Amino acid sequence: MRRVLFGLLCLCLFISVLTVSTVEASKIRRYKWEVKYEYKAQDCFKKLVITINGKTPGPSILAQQGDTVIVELKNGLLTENVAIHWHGIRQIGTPWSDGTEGITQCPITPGDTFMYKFVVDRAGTYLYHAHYGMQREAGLYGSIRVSVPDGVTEPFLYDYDRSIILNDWYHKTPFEQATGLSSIPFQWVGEPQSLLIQGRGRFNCSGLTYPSLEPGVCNATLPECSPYLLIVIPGKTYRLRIASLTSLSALNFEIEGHNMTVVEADGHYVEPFVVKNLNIYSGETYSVLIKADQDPSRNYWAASNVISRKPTTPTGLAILNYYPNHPRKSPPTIPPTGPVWNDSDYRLAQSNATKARQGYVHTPPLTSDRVITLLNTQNNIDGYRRWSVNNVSFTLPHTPYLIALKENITNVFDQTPPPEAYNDMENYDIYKIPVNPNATSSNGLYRLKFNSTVDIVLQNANTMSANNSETHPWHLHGHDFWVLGQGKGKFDPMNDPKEYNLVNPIMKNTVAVHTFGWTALRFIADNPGVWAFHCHIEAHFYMGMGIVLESGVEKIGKLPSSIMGCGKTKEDFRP
Ligand SMILES: *[C@@H]1O[C@H](CO)[C@@H](O)[C@H](O)[C@H]1NC(C)=O
Ligand SMILES: *[C@@H]1O[C@H](CO)[C@@H](O)[C@H](O)[C@H]1NC(C)=O
Ligand SMILES: *[C@@H]1O[C@H](CO)[C@@H](O)[C@H](O)[C@H]1NC(C)=O
Ligand SMILES: *[C@@H]1O[C@H](CO)[C@@H](O)[C@H](O)[C@H]1NC(C)=O
Ligand SMILES: *[C@@H]1O[C@H](CO)[C@@H](O)[C@H](O)[C@H]1NC(C)=O
Ligand SMILES: *[C@@H]1O[C@H](CO)[C@@H](O)[C@H](O)[C@H]1NC(C)=O
Ligand SMILES: *[C@@H]1O[C@H](CO)[C@@H](O)[C@H](O)[C@H]1NC(C)=O
Ligand SMILES: *[C@@H]1O[C@H](CO)[C@@H](O)[C@H](O)[C@H]1NC(C)=O
Ligand SMILES: *[C@@H]1O[C@H](CO)[C@@H](O)[C@H](O)[C@H]1NC(C)=O
Ligand SMILES: *[C@@H]1O[C@H](CO)[C@@H](O)[C@H](O)[C@H]1NC(C)=O
Ligand SMILES: [Cu+2]
Repeated sequence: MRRVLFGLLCLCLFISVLTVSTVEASKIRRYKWEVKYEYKAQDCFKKLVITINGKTPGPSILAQQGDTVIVELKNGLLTENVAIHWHGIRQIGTPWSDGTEGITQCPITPGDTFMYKFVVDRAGTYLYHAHYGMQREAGLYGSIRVSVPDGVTEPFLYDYDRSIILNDWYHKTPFEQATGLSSIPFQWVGEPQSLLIQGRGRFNCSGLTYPSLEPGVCNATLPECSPYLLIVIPGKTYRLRIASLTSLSALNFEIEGHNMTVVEADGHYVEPFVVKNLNIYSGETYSVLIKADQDPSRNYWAASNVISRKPTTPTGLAILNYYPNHPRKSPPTIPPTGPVWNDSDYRLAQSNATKARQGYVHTPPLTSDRVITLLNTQNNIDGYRRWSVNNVSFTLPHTPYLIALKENITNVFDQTPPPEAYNDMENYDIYKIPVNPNATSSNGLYRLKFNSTVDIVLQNANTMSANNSETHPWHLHGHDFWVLGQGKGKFDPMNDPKEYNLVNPIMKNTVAVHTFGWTALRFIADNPGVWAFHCHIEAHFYMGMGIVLESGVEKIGKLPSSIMGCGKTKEDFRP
């Protein structure tokens, strides 16, 4: 019965889409996607990848500010669930379309079709990707490009617009990786095998041993792993929308001989600054302008290199092809190897240089109502290796929070709110291995007063290895935040807030917390829903590095029944 109704509803919607689109073509963008496993060789090595309509990266969503995007997603994975998150889209009024399995919806089961529907309310560069288990790294991702409304001009000029997603690439499946991470003894995922630029990379097949040597497994001459071509016309200016969806790696991107002017970050205009090398962390997007003003008789390398972790993965390469040179003509130079991997001062300086563009500044509230300090640590729980914030390692509940809270389903997650700060903050030594690395796990959530201003201070510390700290890119769902400050060492709650940038801080949805450093951010909890805030490193979130924030759920209308059907929502929900 429900299926019939759903079918009718679809039909009506479909008809209304047709009607609307003939009148006003720019209002509804409708996509029909099928998610499937296929054998592909993104880096010349054949493995199982998840495609959308046969492609990875999947189809790009192109829309205009104010449009409604409808994605009808069919799960064709046969034996595996799926959910897709629309990264950077705040989902104002549609918190159930955020695509976070366990938080805003039940997983989409094999054979089912789920409809995501949301408004893209701000121009800019965004992403989409799987948000179920560690599925993102199997290739289920793509870009969202939202253009400015008619009659609005952007504060910079360019001739052409290109989207490039950077990624790292593993030959093991998400299942193999997840199993290793949740086993005793612990098995880390290791460094990636390749770096991809717009879905293409190059693994060195000649280093392989049996059984990967079998004919057809690794083939360096396959067209699908030839480098991505960025074709440019001499004299023209290009807007490159560069995004990172790495599972693990922090990256540095550069184009030989060409400076880049940074003009946008996570959908906000940046006060322009020029870089030769762009540092980019998983979940971030940047627009840079480049001018094809170099010797047009040759091609140039575009390169991505691992930073922040000692690199063992070869440089990812694409070709900047000056028209009409032969696209396959290799540049006559050695590919760039990027900056020194462990120069954290340089990375901090670039993060700190990113400010809101004059004329486009949204001023933050000068004070906040609540400060939550989150210490990132590596831990053990019952012998399992985990990551925690404030000694609490996050686990997803079986019944999504949004449904539990709206439908009054009790006892499906931990009712104790997680800590506002870590124990003994004054004396904690962030440069030492934790004295007692044991933590606890919980799926409790932070409840924020609706419309209140919240500060979050993220603090990095030493891991369980001597003299080691990692970079963690934290991503907030449902909101943008102001980046008020970033620094080295331990955050000083007395003095560091005095240095906050309250004049022109950039707003973002993802920000890096640098090694042995801190990052302070502020946001207004004005979007009713239940929202994840987590490290965007796939393995880290899987290992518990995240929290969940609720605010204003009482303001949310009736939830669509399509998000239900798992955990307690199965028996308790009656439409
Ligand atoms: C590929 O691996 C082989 C064998 O390990 C090595 O001799 C060769 O130099 C490598 N090629 C590249 C381009 O790194
Ligand atoms: C490698 O790929 C090329 C190009 O598609 C093809 O001609 C060749 O037969 C392949 N080699 C093997 C061993 O599969
Ligand atoms: C890139 O910028 C640097 C520093 O501003 C400058 O010295 C250099 O000449 C520029 N290179 C090109 C190719 O414009
Ligand atoms: C960076 O790493 C190299 C080894 O790869 C080491 O020699 C050097 O001292 C490190 N520099 C810093 C600033 O930690
Ligand atoms: C940590 O927990 C384990 C049990 O999982 C226990 O054996 C060990 O003694 C604890 N370590 C400390 C320092 O308390
Ligand atoms: C859940 O509880 C609230 C407060 O008691 C009530 O207003 C609301 O109607 C209940 N919702 C459902 C679906 O029962
Ligand atoms: C975490 O909990 C353990 C006890 O289980 C405690 O010894 C340790 O100090 C705590 N660490 C932090 C950062 O709160
Ligand atoms: C949110 O707070 C702002 C500033 O305090 C206020 O102007 C606004 O009316 C509030 N909005 C709601 C929906 O409460
Ligand atoms: C860690 O760094 C400290 C000082 O920075 C040094 O004394 C110590 O030897 C280092 N330990 C290791 C294992 O490298
Ligand atoms: C960040 O930039 C501001 C100037 O915009 C400067 O005052 C501050 O010292 C910088 N902080 C760091 C950590 O580089
Ligand atoms: Cu992390």
